Amino acid sequence: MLSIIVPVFNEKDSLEPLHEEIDQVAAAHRLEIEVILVDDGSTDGSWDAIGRIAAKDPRVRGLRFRRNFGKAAALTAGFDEAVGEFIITMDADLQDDPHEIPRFLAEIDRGLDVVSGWKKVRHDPWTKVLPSRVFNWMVRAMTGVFLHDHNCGMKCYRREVFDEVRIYGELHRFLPVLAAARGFRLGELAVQHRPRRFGRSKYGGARFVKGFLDLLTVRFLTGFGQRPQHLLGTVGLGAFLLGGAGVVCLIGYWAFAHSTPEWDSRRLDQLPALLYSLGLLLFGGQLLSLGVLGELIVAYHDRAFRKYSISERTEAGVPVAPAARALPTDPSRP
Ligand SMILES: Nc1nc2c(ncn2[C@@H]2O[C@H](COP(=O)(O)OP(=O)(O)O)[C@@H](O)[C@H]2O)c(=O)[nH]1
Ligand SMILES: [Mg+2]
Repeated sequence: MLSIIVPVFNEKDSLEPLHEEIDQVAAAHRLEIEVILVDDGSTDGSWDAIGRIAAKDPRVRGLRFRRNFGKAAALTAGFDEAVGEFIITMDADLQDDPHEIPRFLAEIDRGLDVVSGWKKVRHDPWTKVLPSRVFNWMVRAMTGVFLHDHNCGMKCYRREVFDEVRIYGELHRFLPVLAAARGFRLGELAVQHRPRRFGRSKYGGARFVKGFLDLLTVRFLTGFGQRPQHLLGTVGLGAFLLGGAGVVCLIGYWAFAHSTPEWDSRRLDQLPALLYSLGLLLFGGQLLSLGVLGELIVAYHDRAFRKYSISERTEAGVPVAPAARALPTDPSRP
């Protein structure tokens, strides 16, 4: 079974056409699918549209967040909910073409674990395309993961990937990087990209800054995430040793030179060396202890902690609040 996960944030007009297209593709290729629409605090009536779709198609399920938690949280909720062996994520705004779905599955069939879309010909204003180019170049340079288009919303995964790779914040762009760091096999597929028909783009310039900070995080997580002390400790130890050497030199100077006529304990030109040495000692000690704290957090971190909160869901097409649900009877679906 294929699970199609669509994060939705104020896309009410796109949802029904999107569902129709997905339905056609599934019928034409005899795909067994489920569609999970995650409404991330939309204020434009997207949830009503999801309700209408779920009511007429039992393969569609809707989840509604209490407020906007971000795209990564919406995708994570979808991953948690999905039961398919394969998972496709795609944008809700009709810019991703559902007709690409069979091609993604064909790539996965070749033995890949993650297939990332590449909007080779983009239909977006240059103010989006140019920062995106720079961003992709930086990601390639810093992570060594060669994808043309890390930002593409359309990607396909084997479900095993999500047993191990968890995302939060806005790290959804880096799912392939995080998966590759764990040894999953990665591929890329050039896809059709279409201009936006309804609604507005949700992302502006702030995405670039956030994306860069997230890139640093990912670089750290994939490089040192399990061993923060390796990064902090290396710098800390260097500073500590340098500072220590400085203090030893000053002590030696004091011990052997203070009886000579040039030595005057009231002269202040010895002072900067002392300050630098002490500064380095303290800085190095701080970094080392931060590294120890970092290691503690990694060691005791609870990975199961939920990063979102669901207020409603559709059950057999009918929106219900989770509290109103009957207690689960099937032990495999807690
Ligand atoms: N869940 C969720 N989805 C979002 C959010 N912001 C954007 N999206 C979805 O991400 C997809 C791409 O967003 P879009 O604004 O088209 O970005 P662009 O294609 O880069 O201009 C769309 O399906 C949006 O509904 C958000 O805060 N939460
Ligand atoms: Mg878009």
